[in-house]
Amino acid sequence: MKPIDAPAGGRGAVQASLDAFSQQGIPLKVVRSFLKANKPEGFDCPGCAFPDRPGSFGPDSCEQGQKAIAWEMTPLKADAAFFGRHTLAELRQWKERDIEAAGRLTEPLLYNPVTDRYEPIAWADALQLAAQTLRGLEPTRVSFYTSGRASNEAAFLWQLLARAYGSANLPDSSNLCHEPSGLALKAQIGVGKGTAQLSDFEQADCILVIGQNPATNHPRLMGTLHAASKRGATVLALNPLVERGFVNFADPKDVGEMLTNRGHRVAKTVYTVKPGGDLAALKGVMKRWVELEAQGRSIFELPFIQQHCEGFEALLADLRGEDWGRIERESGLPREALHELAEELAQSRATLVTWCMGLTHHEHAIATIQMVANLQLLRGMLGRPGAGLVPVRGHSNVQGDRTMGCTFAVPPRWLANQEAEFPGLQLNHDSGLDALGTAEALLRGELQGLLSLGGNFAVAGADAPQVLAALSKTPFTLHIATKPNRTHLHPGRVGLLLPCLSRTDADHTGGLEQRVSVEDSMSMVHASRGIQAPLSDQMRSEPAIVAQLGHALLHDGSVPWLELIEDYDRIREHIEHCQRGVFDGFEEFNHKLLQPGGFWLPNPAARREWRTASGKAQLVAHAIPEDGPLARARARLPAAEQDQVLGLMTVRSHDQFNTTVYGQDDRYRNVFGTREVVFLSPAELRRLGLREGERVDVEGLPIDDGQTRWLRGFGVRALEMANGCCAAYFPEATPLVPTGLVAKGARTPAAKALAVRLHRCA
Ligand SMILES: Nc1nc2c(c(=O)[nH]1)N[C@H]1C(S)=C(S)[C@@H](COP(=O)(O)OP(=O)(O)OC[C@H]3O[C@@H](n4cnc5c(=O)[nH]c(N)nc54)[C@H](O)[C@@H]3O)O[C@H]1N2
Ligand SMILES: Nc1nc2c(c(=O)[nH]1)N[C@H]1C(S)=C(S)[C@@H](COP(=O)(O)OP(=O)(O)OC[C@H]3O[C@@H](n4cnc5c(=O)[nH]c(N)nc54)[C@H](O)[C@@H]3O)O[C@H]1N2
Ligand SMILES: [Mo]
Repeated sequence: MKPIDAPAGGRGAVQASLDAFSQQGIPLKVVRSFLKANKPEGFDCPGCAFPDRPGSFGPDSCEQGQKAIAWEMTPLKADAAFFGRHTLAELRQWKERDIEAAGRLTEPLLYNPVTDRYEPIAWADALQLAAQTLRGLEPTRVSFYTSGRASNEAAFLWQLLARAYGSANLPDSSNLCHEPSGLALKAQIGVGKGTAQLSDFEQADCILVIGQNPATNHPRLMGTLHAASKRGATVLALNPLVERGFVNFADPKDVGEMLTNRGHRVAKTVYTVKPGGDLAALKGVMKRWVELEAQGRSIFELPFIQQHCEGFEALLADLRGEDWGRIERESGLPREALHELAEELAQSRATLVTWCMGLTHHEHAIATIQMVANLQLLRGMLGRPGAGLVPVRGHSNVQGDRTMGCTFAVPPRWLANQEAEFPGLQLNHDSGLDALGTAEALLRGELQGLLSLGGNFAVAGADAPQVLAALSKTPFTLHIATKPNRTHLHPGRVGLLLPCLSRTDADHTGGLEQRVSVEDSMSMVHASRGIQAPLSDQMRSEPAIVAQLGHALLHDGSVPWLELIEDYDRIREHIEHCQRGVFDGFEEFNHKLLQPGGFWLPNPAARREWRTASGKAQLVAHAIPEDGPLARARARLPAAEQDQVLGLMTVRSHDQFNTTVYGQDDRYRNVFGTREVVFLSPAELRRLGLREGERVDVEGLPIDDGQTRWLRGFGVRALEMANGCCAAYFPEATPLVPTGLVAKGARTPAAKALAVRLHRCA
């Protein structure tokens, strides 16, 4: 076992990268992939969406990226022989990790209900069967899911296919992820994307990291924070968990730290807010500013506010009227801590705020994120070097998939442009189903088909066990995927599983060496070109599969599907034309894609241009919610039992990418060989009379729907964290997430706002 206090990053990270490859039996590929990942002539890392450093010398990849790459580059095959050996009933008993570890999908497969197996089918037959089946369904009852790894080119074709077929149901992984961020920012500053660039991290005085665990989920951001703190910037974290990376992180690129294996304290302070308590905490900070202003300090950037903002007076009045008792109670932070945070932020001349799922997976996510933007607007921290709003995206192209229109509601102009681009084309212009809407339609037995471009739809969403069962009763499922997963093990009455190339695979569709493009979390669009020879000549690229399906299904002749994939430059030309008046920056798309590092999609808010209804940025007041899920769950219990209720957040371990589980360890939280654990603070353990290592059943308390949900036999672990809450891993704890508990207005499952009780196992 590794030493318990080793820094996050450091030698451990290098060792883990090497292990990831040797586990797949491919040591020789390490060097090549390490040098090509996130490089202009190489491929975009299939991991997270944090931006690359195009001019940087040496590797620009991290331990987690290397794990994702090794996982894709495996020589193992989940081929017809594999599926011949196992029925789906048998595979459904396997753990998440073992299903995917079977290897890469290498040939098209069709489910045979008689043998309960996936069996080989020729490509031409698979495409014909898909087209014929789709023709027999009602398009408005078919959903086309996108997971955020699809390239821009694949995504563009995918949404074109769906809407041309007649379906506006385009759920995507963003619905489960940063949906609240996009909606909150769009309403407030006119654009639903972050406003800062990577260079801003070099100029910031203060970086506040909220609801995010970058050492695990965005290690390159962690490296950036480490560098910022070493040059003297103040890094602060707002998080119920004292994540190891904040307090002890060694950068694998820092020679001194590697030699000594000693880390550096990156975050000056971790404020251990209660889950869901950020809105109250941020209000506390701003209320303190109002108090300091009254004492004669000038903290608010009044000229900026006067010129650019609306709602200042109403926000001030709301902050003045707010009660410190409520702020402390609901944030879980003492007033002194919030005063201190307010002072840190008041002294900074350039502040960046980053956030991730700790904010979005809550009922009041939109209101909370709007508090983050208020915080920045009050001090004029938008459109200033070293300052801005940074929602850190998850999947490597989740932002690009949205830019390409893979979502259930798009601007009318985007649709009109496509119809003008392809004369004769008719698209469905409605708003369709999102991820939750698709799951609900499945549960009601109303969905007729689910097609997915990557992802693990059912396992990533709420009420996974019920949604999986419902999928099995659906007329049609079609998944385009690299590896098998649990969603695939619940095929519809017609169930196709189609193998695609991944980011790291060389793509020679049409005899050309093709490249695709992606957009990172900071709106940089750049090229990606795979390097490895595909494991099988039966694997096809995502754009090819989607275009061939379009060709088989749609006969109006408006879209020359097969011509488009002969050279992806053609797809990009259409994207360029269709983006006119929608997203700026795609002019001369193909040309700009050749630039090392790609190009930036300009963000109007970053130049203080507010595309809101009034043309001004909006300061918005929100009340602190006191009727949250915990309070509602408590209210259903007898008074004597109410103090047993804990808030549970589902989080990622250091050894997974979403539902893809690489291994059973989480070395930053000292967990080895298991994922079925519940974390509590030492004080909370004592209060509940539990001992570390004991097994408990986790009772997911009914919040609104009267249903109790259970996890059985989880091990209890102590961790430095806020009291009154606990944490468990996603996806193991996902059966606790109810379909009815969502971020208001965004419908993202509130996967970090669960109410539970722990019961010692007999
Ligand atoms: N290696 C790796 N990289 C990844 C992923 C992966 O699974 N593995 N997933 C990718 C994806 S799609 C995404 S969206 C991101 C996810 O990246 P993160 O958002 O960092 O992922 P989570 O593990 O869900 O962590 C949420 C963090 O929020 C904290 N938190 C929970 N509730 C609250 C709260 O109410 N308030 C505050 N302030 N904090 C809270 C938790 O303690 C935890 O530190 O990472 C991306 N990158
Ligand atoms: N309880 C709980 N639930 C959550 C979360 C949470 O924190 N807690 N987080 C949510 C978040 S932030 C997100 S983004 C979602 C993620 O939801 P999804 O995006 O649906 O899930 P992933 O686990 O990323 O999908 C993994 C699968 O994608 C396929 N795949 C991998 N690479 C490729 C590729 O290049 N092409 C294709 N076609 N397929 C590929 C493989 O088959 C693999 O099994 O989960 C959400 N669900
Ligand atoms: Mo995500």
